[in-house]
Amino acid sequence: MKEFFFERLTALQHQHAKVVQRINEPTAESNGVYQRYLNPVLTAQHTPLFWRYDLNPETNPYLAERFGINAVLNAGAIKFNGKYILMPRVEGIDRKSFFAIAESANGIDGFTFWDYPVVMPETEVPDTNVYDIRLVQHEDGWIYGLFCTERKDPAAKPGDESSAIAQCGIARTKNLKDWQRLPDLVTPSPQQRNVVLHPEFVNGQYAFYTRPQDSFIEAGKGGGIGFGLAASMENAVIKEEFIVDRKVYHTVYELKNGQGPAPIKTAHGWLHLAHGVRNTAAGLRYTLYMFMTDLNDLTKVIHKPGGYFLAPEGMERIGDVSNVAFCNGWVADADGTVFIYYASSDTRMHVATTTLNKLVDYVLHTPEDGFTSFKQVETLTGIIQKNLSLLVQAEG
Ligand code: M1P
Repeated sequence: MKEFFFERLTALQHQHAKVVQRINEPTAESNGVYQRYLNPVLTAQHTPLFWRYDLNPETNPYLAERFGINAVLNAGAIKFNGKYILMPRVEGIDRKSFFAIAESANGIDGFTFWDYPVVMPETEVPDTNVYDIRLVQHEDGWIYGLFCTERKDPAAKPGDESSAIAQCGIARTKNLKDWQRLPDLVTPSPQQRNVVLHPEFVNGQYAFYTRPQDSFIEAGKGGGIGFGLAASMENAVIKEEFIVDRKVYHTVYELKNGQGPAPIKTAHGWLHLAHGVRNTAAGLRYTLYMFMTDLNDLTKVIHKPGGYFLAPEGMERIGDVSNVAFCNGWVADADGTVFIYYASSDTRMHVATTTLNKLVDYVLHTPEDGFTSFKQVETLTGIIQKNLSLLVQAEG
């Protein structure tokens, strides 16, 4: 029996090492804005074997999995001590999720989980589930993690075991290991998800991107990416939310939208990556889109390309919640390289690489959404006319 155990253990270790050590290669094609890679950077198979198995042959003679991991998705990201750090939502087969840290030397492969998951302290009202953390190095010196905390709706009728309240949990750390939990964010909205801290003070206050919503799933009459200020993080209260980027009929953000990671500062403005959700006969479709806000007025959108920036492709389209691209983490290196970490279909994590220059070029020069088919044809005609006159000049 022991022979069987150790043979199986060797096979599992071999398979795990193959997944973690797999070199990632760029895909053959690129749209000129960013480069996708062939393999996901983090999956359930990346989680350590010593999380999933009891490795004692006496107590687990069949070497059976004892703690199943369903998915690794929606990771916050940060560069810390020279390493690319991902802090994903690790979802167990029991549906609850927790945070864990994985690091890589180059940001595109070799992501390895730290031995222990993150112990996220609770508030007085325990979270049932925590997920989708945004990591931000704030100019006050702390690294903040803002995440969704989900609890059963206390007003749910007897028998209703699915109504929930989502709010923004807040924690901070200096080393990504020891986390100090702060009270949840208070806003005028009954529910919040996709709340992100702006990295700089604004008028001496902490600035937040919010996503007011009427119910757990539906943004409802609210929605849009909001913005609000709070005087402190120890007791963060936003009294007023301004909508920066609204939902719009017949766009990729018609149903709801949400800020992705914290925006990146450029000479032209703050670069934002967000997700937009539209309805289809096959269910909701989540894609990523970009916009830029004014350096002096964070509530003012100054550039916004039409349509999506990145949509799930190929195998990315399939998973626990299919047809979803979601991003809550990116890293901008000092040399201008940007690593965009996105999850596909609520199942696994990928990377796309680009540069700040390319992203700024994309946001500044991609045509805006005209919101009608007529305007769309007008835009396309303009592009064709310019290109054809260039071709005629080249021929002549
Ligand atoms: O299933 C897709 C996403 O749905 C939610 O995002 P949003 O609040 O914008 O609809 C979240 O549960 C997110 O984790 C998930 O990826």
